[in-house]
Amino acid sequence: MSEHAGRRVTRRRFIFWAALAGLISGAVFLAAAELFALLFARSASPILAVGGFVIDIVPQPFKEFAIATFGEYDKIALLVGLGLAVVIASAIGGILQLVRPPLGVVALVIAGALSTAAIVTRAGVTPLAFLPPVLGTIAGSIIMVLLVRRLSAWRASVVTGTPGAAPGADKNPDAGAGEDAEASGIAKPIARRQFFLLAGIAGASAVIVGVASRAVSMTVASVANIREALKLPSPGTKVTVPQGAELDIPGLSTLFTPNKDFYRVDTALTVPTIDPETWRLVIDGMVDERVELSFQDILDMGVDEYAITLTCVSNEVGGELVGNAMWLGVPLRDVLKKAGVKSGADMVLSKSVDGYTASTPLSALTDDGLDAILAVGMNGEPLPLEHGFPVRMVVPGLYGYVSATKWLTELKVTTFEQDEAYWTPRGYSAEAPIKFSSRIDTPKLGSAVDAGRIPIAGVAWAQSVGIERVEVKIDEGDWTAATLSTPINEDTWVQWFLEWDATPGTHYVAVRAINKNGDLQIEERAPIAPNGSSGWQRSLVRVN
Ligand SMILES: Nc1nc2c(c(=O)[nH]1)N[C@H]1C(S)=C(S)[C@@H](COP(=O)(O)O)O[C@H]1N2
Ligand SMILES: [Mo]
Repeated sequence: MSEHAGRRVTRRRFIFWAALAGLISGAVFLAAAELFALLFARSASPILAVGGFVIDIVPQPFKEFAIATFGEYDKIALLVGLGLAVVIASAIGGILQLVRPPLGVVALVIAGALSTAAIVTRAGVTPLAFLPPVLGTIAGSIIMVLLVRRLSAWRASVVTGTPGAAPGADKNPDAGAGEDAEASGIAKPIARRQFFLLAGIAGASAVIVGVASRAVSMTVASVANIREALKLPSPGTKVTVPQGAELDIPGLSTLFTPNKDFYRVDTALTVPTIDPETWRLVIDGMVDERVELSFQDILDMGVDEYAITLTCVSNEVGGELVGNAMWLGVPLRDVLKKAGVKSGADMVLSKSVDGYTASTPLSALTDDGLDAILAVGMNGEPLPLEHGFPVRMVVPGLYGYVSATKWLTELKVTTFEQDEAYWTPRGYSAEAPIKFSSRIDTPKLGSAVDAGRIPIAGVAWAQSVGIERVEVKIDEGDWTAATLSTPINEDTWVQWFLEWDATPGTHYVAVRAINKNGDLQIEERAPIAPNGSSGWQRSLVRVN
């Protein structure tokens, strides 16, 4: 082989590897974008957004041609076409980066900017939708720079025998021609290995992460559609919301917390997606008979409405981790009856599909006077995916972490001695009744208001007991009884308000509640661990 021919072969081979480097960078770009789309903004998949964009801009005759040619496969044909375009473009990008750096990265950034534009201009995007394509572009660019740098080092070592030799070195006329001439050096194998190592890791990760992220996104979308189409039966008995249950005061929490505003607390990194068709609830442990129930079995029991206020143990005094909802569900005591609870049991360990567990005292679930339920609906719709779709527990009077298991899959009847729930070895009590409390919603903490007659208003809750009285104290004045809204029941919060003649200056407003047992809300401050915060809220208000 002539020196010239050898050099040409070598060059052609490096062009090929540069194209591969480009392909891998493109794959990393798409995979990273898919992963971040899954985490931050489901609708922000670059390929799908660009596909949608193409559909939108393609002229009608071309669309008709596509439908005539590909029939019902026109969308697939479009995606395949797009995929081919991505393959060709990223191969060219890799080659550009090798022969005219940094043109490859420039091309990739342009492609990233275009797909970002396609994403953020689509209807119904979330504010974070720009993140996936931008982060994808960054990841793809980094991989392209690193891969092509290693490739250059390898090429340089082939020509000069030194890894990472100066770019001009391959023009050295004394250098060997082609790879064979340098087979004795060790620089070349190292440079080559480094290139293939990174190419292998990046390529394989891109494929795994990309395919897995897209697959999860698609299941989420399909379960979201199933939920959307689901029609829950109407309740057998409805909750009557009495006249005067809801006060009309600006800044005061609404009586029912809309689902989109309802606080969310869980350990799930991604929201579990469960098809109600395949969902099963297993009741086992200390029972007469292990029972398995389908979603339809639950509905067939006949669902009723329950108004219950949920509270998180992590709610600080004055905090937002509390919300009220109208649940649709069935009593847990009836569900447990189907399996038959054996004597000696004192706890039910509820399990979620994601492995989360909660320990609830058996009596809280079986007492006739308590409405502990399996919920399938929340505020007039199926449970939102984040709130436990298709079935969760709701138990009045107990903090969520010991009772309100979402994405429920098993009820194990057991004892506190035998079993331990998720939070128990993590610094929280095995049993945790809600410490009843009261909160000031308006005026907002640290806010400024105009002098004059204004309402001080908020909410107070003492689930399963009920609120008897709420008292407000301004500066060093006396505790004054606030006016309460008409309670729906003992399991929901009540609203309260007090008219106040606000005078200019700074004032302290404090609140405390008394429950229907006549107990005064705990004054002493306690942190959230191990069993919930306590203390009276006292906030500073500036009056102008
Ligand atoms: N599967 C599962 N269920 C869970 C949790 C969890 O981490 N995983 N957190 C619990 C806690 S601590 C609370 S306060 C409530 C919150 O319910 P929400 O997110 O619907 O408001 O869910 C409970 N159920
Ligand atoms: Mo919680």
